[in-house]
Amino acid sequence: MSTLQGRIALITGASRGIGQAAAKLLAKEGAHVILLARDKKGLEETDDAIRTAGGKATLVPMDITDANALEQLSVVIRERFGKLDILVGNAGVLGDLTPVSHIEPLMWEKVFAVNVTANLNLIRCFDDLLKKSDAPRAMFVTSGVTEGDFPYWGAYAASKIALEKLVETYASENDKTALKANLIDPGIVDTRMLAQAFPGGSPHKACAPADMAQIFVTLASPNLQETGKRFYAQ
Ligand code: NJP
Repeated sequence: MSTLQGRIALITGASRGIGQAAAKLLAKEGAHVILLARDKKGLEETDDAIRTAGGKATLVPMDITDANALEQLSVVIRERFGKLDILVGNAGVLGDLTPVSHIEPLMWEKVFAVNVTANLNLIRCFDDLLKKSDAPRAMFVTSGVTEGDFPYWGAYAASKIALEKLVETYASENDKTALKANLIDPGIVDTRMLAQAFPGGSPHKACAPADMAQIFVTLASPNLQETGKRFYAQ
């Protein structure tokens, strides 16, 4: 039997890249996947691939920085499913790569809105629905840039460090509950974000999203024991 049969999963940033690959794999394992992103066409592509493979998906075209819309989504998921088993906070933006002294406040705010505040709102809006699951699993995608000093990556790196502390704290607050919350460091992956970071081509070897997505299934498993940890997808 598929390992995630009957599980309900919400995946942000599911219109392409890593989120799309994660959604396909979670659906293949039997989860009903709720796909969130702004690009309707991208969501439909993810949905087509999932349905062709015999899986089930619900599409949510939404800007994740819209806190009211997220709140409404939690109401709809409660009415329709009564619980949430798996929360994948994957949506992210790079912002501009620029010296810290040149960071534009508006760009900084946008990066933090998507990479940090939206994930806080996900936790805020879905914590009680996760607690309705017998084995709630939350996972958030961070970055290798938090483990070193990378000139010009200040806004993005600071946002991912903030996300990491938020998730580690959430995990520690739940160490006596069934909820497990973990971080995924994806490594270097061939996506639109990588192309944006390296317009002339990445100097690093990148893997395809499908080749690193198994970690999402591992961290969604009802058998998972670990919480508050960083997992390397590659
Ligand atoms: O990037 P990309 P990745 N509301 O640009 C969505 C991290 N990471 O797959 O709204 C809702 O292909 C966007 O959807 P759309 C990275 O930081 C990557 O590489 O339709 N959704 C799309 O589905 C991020 O956390 C690498 O435009 C919003 C998705 O986010 C995660 O991996 C290395 C949104 C971005 O897809 C996935 O990134 C690393 C919004 N306002 C960490 N804004 C790597 N690729 O090498 C964006 O260390 N999205």
